[in-house]
Amino acid sequence: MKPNNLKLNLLAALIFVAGNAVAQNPLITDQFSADPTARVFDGKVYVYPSHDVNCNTNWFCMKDYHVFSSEDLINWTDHGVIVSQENVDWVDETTNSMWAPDAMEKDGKYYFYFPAIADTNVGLQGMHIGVATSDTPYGPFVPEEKPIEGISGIDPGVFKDVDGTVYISWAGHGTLYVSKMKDNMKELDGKPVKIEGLPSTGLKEGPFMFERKGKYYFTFPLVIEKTEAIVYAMGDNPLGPFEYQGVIMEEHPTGCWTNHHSILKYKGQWYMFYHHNDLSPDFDKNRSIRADKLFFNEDGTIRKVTPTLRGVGITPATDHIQIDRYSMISARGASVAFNHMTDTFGGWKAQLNLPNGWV
Ligand code: FUB
Repeated sequence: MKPNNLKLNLLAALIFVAGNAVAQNPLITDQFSADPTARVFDGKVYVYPSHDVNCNTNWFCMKDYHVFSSEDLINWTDHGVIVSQENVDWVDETTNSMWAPDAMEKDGKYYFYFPAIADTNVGLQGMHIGVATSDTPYGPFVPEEKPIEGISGIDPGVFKDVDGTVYISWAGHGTLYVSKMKDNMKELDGKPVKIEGLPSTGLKEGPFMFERKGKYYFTFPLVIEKTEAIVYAMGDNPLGPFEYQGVIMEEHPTGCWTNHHSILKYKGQWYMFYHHNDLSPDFDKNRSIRADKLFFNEDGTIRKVTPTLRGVGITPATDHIQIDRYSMISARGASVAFNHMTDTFGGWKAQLNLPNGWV
């Protein structure tokens, strides 16, 4: 076969396979999803994202939460809606403000933490953080009648230390706070502490803490230049102070303004979950969750995570794959496009449009 015919056949094969494919990044392709907190419960990964919808406004529109689980990080089960703004007494259900959540297990119960705008009828104003309880990681979750007292802010990040003590951190008007939680997981145990040792400039939100080899990692989105990078600090105590270390993931080059992440170890490998507006390239308030591997240096510092379309997990060789979710692509001659420009949920195709393009 002549080289040119070979290339044409390969192009046809690429487009055909892409049409039957399973995506890897983003992880969820039948709805928008953002702000992923991933946890390992009962040997499975559960991801608690927020849920963007398009309400034809130019701002976030977030009415409820789903939870997704997976054992291989490729096939995800959607367990459906676990908490919705209509079912929480203290939330103003006209505000569509169910922002970044988190979840934690303690003594066999599961606690789901979520921010939302309070109904002024309950005597509160602005964003507060509520909690809902369940016997399983996937619900049904029963929300408390009132938000957690002492917190005014967004983006709960819950951390269970090796000794079982639970801490909650959050963002309040651009400042990051942390507090111990009582054993009931519904009340603060003491006054919130402002996290010390972080950069003094740049908007900060989305705190997420974890422990590794006796060190505490305090990670968060920070606006350094134009949009949010994911950065971190390290310390010896969950209440701080921390020492700033630098960037884990650079700002999205596409201009997606937010990023929001979580970090976990599963089956011996560390991962970072984060988001990008893959399914909505023209509107960055409709985001989609992704995962990529994360590695540490010998001294415990974190290597930068490179966002990929390839994502994580090992796809069986017999599965259809979406081959635009590549590991590498040539700088010229190959590109990726939606299968249908009018339906961004319809998957992608890889296009070889110049000689010597490759994926
Ligand atoms: O998803 C709404 C907000 O955008 C989150 O609460 C922030 O962390 C940012 O991702």
